[in-house]
Amino acid sequence: MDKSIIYNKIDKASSIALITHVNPDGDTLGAGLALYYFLKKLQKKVSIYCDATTGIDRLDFISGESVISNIPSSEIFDLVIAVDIAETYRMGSMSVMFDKALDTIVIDHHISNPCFAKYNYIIPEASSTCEITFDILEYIESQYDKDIIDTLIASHLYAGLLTDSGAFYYPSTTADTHRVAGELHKLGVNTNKIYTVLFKNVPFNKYLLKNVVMSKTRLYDDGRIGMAVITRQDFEDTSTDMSHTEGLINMIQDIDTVQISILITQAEGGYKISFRSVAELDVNAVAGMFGGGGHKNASGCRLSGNIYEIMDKLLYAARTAL
Ligand SMILES: [Mn+2]
Repeated sequence: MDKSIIYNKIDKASSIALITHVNPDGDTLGAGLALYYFLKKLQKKVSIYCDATTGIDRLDFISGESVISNIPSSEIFDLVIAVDIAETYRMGSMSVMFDKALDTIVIDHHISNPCFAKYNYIIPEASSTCEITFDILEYIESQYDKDIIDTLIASHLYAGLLTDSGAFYYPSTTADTHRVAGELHKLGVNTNKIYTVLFKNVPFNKYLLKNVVMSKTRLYDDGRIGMAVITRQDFEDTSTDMSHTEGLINMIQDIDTVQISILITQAEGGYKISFRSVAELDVNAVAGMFGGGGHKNASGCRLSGNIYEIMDKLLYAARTAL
């Protein structure tokens, strides 16, 4: 699909809603907020939503304000744009707005995306939805023939780029990722500040949770698979919640012998499973065996049932990818 369709749809729409995903990360929030401020500058009636009670404010330090609503609107929007959303369930309760909208667009980089919107702009090679969103906004800007992308918009995109590329570390990082980062830098982004807030400001209780994960990590298959479980009790003991689990799986993946890591987190109604792998192994396929998905080297799924049976199943599935 061509970028011009997104421009045309935005140009014609008078009311637009942006939907970010549940368990929001820097990429979905960065892309959503960049679009939000961009559309505001185009004088559009725009609102942004996220079905979450925690983590919704993680990029608020950039603008100094909270503009994301966690209550769906009953309005019928001309256009709803879902960002960084690979499956409809990732919209949570916000899907009601998506289902009723006159037009829908999804902007995403998940290879597993089934193209659930009317218009699907999906670039699986992109490091992040923010990388894609920059190119879209630049195109729209060129159509209006004026400068729209300012430091505020650029900073949100940079935050998402940094989050999903693991600060330019993950194999998904390409020359395009660095090109976009360079363009955003030129727009005045305080790159040091964004890195510091996103990667360095670790609350002490997250360190306590990290400690739990490290001590509970077990290695299998000559250390090629690493796996740990975070239980509700672990959250209670460390005064943490789901929002503190981001990035924890990397500690397992960072172990020198580990090629595939699995982090199982007890969540409402079951378990949230995350997978990571070294560049050449595919864990998108592993997550796919359980109805999940994501990227080649970072994916996830949900399972419910007996934890020991779940661990056995996951181990068996991971072995098929080795
Ligand atoms: Mn993403």
